[in-house]
Amino acid sequence: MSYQNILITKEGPIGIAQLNRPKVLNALNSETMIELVNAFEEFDKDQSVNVIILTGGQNVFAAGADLKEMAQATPVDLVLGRRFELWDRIRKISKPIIAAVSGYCLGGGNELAMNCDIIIASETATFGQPEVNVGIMPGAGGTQRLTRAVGKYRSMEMILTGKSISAEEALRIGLVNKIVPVESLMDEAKKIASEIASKPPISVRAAKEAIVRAQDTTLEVGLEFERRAFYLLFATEDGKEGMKAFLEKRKPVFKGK
Ligand code: DAK
Repeated sequence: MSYQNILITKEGPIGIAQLNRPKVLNALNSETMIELVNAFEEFDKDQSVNVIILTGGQNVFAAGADLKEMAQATPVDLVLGRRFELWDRIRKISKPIIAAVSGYCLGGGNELAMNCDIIIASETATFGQPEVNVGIMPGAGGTQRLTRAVGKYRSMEMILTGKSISAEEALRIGLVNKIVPVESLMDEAKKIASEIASKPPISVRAAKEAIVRAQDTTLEVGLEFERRAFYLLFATEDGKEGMKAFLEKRKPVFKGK
């Protein structure tokens, strides 16, 4: 598939998608979102890919939804445009997605990063939900995911003032996993991706699914879901191999089966 607004590369088991509209700070127009979701789904189907990295490059992650496109939109356009479905499709990607964030990560950009599973920030990254500044509010999960990530009070402050926070502050409140120098951002993301990619993919997939569930269900339902996923792993060859290798004091050889 060919893409106009994103760059796609593959490095071994890592699929990398880079937002590529630098002139408009990677503003997320519909075309970009469609391409991104298609690329994610391609990676999800590709058996040679185990982990996905999403980045915008060193200068900017994304400055939000494309305001040029949104300025004229009516509620009917939003309903008929089915843009929310694209975001739901990202939620259904079964492989882990690591966001490598540098520069502005605002509005829909921050919502996109929060749709990922791990967020690595560069020292220059700034995070914010500035939608109130332009007379709207977060609409792609910001009020829900930010609140789950950092709690009610910090979420209220960020969303109601529209002010951005530094990478340092984002780390302190639990919005990102770690901060690295700009020039090491992709290396660090790839290091974590490679580590995850070396694990049995069915375990990783099941664990991701269970953690995502933890965010949107009750403890009881989540525990039940975890238990069933856990049972399933006892039917995998990798599950048997992993435990056997431990007992035989050798390195496991996982086959993804
Ligand atoms: N949309 C379109 N163009 C943008 C943009 C954006 N969000 N952000 C920046 N640009 C463009 C600028 O217009 C400018 O283009 P030219 O004028 O050169 O043609 C170029 O990028 C460079 O921007 P600046 O000249 O403004 O650069 P500065 O360094 O001075 O300022 C800034 C950087 C990030 C502080 C500033 O650009 C800024 O405030 N940008 C807007 C940030 C913002 O308000 N973002 C939130 C947008 S609302 C939905 C899903 C998601 C959403 C909604 C619905 N559905 C599923 C339906 C999300 C909504 C949002 O994100």
